[in-house]
Amino acid sequence: MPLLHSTHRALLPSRARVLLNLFSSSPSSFQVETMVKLRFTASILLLLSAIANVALAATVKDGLLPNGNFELGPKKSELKGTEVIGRHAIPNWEVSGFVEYIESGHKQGDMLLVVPEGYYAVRLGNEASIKQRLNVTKGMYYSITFSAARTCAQEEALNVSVTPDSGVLPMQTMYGSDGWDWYAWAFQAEFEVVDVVIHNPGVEEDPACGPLIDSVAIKILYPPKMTSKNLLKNGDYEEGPYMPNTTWGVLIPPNIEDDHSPLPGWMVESLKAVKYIDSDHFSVPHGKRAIELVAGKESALAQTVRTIPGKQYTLTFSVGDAGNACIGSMVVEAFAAHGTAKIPYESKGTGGYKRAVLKFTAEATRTRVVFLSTFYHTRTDGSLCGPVIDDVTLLSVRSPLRL
Ligand SMILES: [Ca+2]
Ligand SMILES: [Ca+2]
Repeated sequence: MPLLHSTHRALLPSRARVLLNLFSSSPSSFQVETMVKLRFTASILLLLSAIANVALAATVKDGLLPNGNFELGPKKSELKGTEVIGRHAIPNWEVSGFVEYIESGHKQGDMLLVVPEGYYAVRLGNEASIKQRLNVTKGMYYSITFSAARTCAQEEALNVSVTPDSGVLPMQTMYGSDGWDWYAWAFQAEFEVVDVVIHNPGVEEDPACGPLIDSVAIKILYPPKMTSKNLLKNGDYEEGPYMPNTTWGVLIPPNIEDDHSPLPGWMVESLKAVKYIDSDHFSVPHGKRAIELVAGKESALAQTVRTIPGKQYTLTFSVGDAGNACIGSMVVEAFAAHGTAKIPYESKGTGGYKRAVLKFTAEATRTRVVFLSTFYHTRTDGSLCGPVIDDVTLLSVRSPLRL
């Protein structure tokens, strides 16, 4: 059904306008009658298309967006080579600018383009964007997850927006080994109907240079609260973005400029991302989700908590490895107030963890808790990896509810 709606919306009103234009010079009475009929038909079609527009914005469910994997493509007549002709040519999506519909195995020079999910993906050229309208719940938090790959050597960035929020996801660093990385971003819905837009702001010499996009998914985020058992929110990292069925996890990019984190409670600081991993594909110390610190000192995971100056606190956490063949001598550094802890961990790359503690005295009414990896680590295939942290608990030392 969405395919039909989209086609109607894209083609019929404009086709009716073209027909009307045929009669635009010195019309006979027959032609005037036809024009009136056509105009009537055109308005009915516009009305239908308005209804179709509403129907298109289906209420979102956790998981892939409608045609979020781009497996439904344009008709042959709506493609010029790989270039998508017509704003509504890709079912459920609206495109603008130089957007290409790429089939897996497509050759570009001597490079073979591979698609991470299914057989098709889109490529956003300079200033190109894809957009999908969604029915959401005003006030709720959502995360958007998608996969992206660079296709040229130039630095690339992607702009993700849901009015009035927007964020730039830098893509200079390739984290995985096959070129594809999954990224997460988050927004708070300020309207009942929103447009999710992924835009390539780049201006490259070659208009075909631009990132490939696939597997666009959404998930409602329930902002966790501080509890009597933990002064940190989401200390176990169980609340986070949609996790695709991939062995690569999802990158949580630095979100210095954004208000909303796809990893509720936590901020990724510095320049690079941390990776969100799940127990279906990785070794996770506790629960189903954890964080792999994949970018050494270039990325830090932080949370600010309310504290009482002069009071002593205990930060307890797990340090381990994801069981993903990331081997080496690792160190996780934890900071809070003037307290620091360096936790060494020997990773055989087969999974495992140990518990660690940082005791500190609060100096202010707010204390920033920060984790980072001292070293960079890579797997033999070249992908970035590192130590895992999970199950982080912060308690004041004299708390009666201390476990
Ligand atoms: Ca696909
Ligand atoms: Ca966990």
